[in-house]
This record gives sequence, structure tokens and C-alpha cells, in this order.
Amino acid sequence: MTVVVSGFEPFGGDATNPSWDTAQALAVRGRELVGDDVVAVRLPVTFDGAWPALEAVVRAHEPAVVVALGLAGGSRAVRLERVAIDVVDARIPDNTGSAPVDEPVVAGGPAAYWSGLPLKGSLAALRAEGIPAEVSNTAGTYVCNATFYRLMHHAARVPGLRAGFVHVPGADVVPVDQQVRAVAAVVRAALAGRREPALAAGAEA
Ligand code: PCA
Repeated sequence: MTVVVSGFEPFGGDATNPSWDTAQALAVRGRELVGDDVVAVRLPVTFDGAWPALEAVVRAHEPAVVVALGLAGGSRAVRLERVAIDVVDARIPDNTGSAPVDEPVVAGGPAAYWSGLPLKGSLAALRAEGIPAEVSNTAGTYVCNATFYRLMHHAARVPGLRAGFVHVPGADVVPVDQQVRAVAAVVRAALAGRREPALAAGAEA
């Protein structure tokens, strides 16, 4: 079995993106941390380029698990994304200067896709390791959500493929080695395929 973990290049004026540092470290330590080969891919922060780059690697390796990572700059915790929605509403331009407003990710696609990752099992594992983590009910409306949506649109046609998205905070909030341990725990939970614990992690509006 193979695992694919993607991260993004820097965007919005940042010099680095911890999502890529984390993906890259997991590829080096995959056997040790998840017991399987991990293939890492660095995605451009562009609406046109991100999914094709990830799709090429997913098609080439036919992985059992795909975890796409992105940076959520303002976040205080690792965010296990619950849902991808079929809309792009770009507050800032992508790395090619494109900033679509209120356009579908996939024209005529379903309004949303659920994550295919075991969110509550992952949350329990992260808490047990003392890593700040939460279930998030929005992955935003920018390149990460669009990539997550396209990933789940693809996964809907591939039986047995477990896929989803995790937003990581800045490395000043959760250091990269802790992010690596967090994503490894998510991958292990996905590979194990255990029943989800009934662990409350929702929110009032
Ligand atoms: N975060 C952005 C796009 C790339 C990234 O790392 C987002 O949350 O959409």
C-alpha cells in the first residue's frame, strides 16, 4: 500500500509553507511513522494547477490513503476538515493572480463532499499525543477547499480510497515535527479503518 501526502508552496507573501515541510518530512519517515511508503507532492497555490498536480501523483501510485495538507495561518490547532464545498470565493489572488468570485469548483457538482478520513478517531489520537487539534466545519473558499473538493470528487469514483484534508497552523504555533506526528496519526487511523468513536467535537454557531 502507498500513502500520498500533499503540501502547498508558499502564498500570500510568506517565505515558507509548513504544510509542505510536513509532507516532505513524512515522505522521509513514512515507513517508521506509518508503516507504509509515503509519497509527498508539493502543489502550486493556483486554482488551475493544484488539483492536476495532485491528481497525477494519485493516478500514478493508486494509494490507499490521500491526506492533503494546507496552511491555515490564523489557526491555533491542527484542523481536521469535515467538508469540502463547491464554491470558490477568493479574498486574495492565487499565485498566478487569479481570484474567482462565487464560481463552482466543479460546475454541476454536488454542493459538498464529506471527508473520507476518520475524523473522530484521528482527533482522539491527536489528543492522546497532546497535539492541539479540532474538527473544522469549513476549509474556506480558497485553493485548499477547491483542492479538497476535487480530491473528494475523484475519491467518490475510486472504491476504497480514503482521502481528506487537514489544515495545519503556522510552525510558530505547532512546530513542524509535531505537525508530522499529527499527520502520521491521521494516516495511521485511516489505514486502521476502525469504527469512529462517538466523540463530540461540534460547535454552536
Ligand atoms: N493554504 C491556503 C492555500 C494554500 C495553503 O497552504 C488555503 O487554506 O486555501
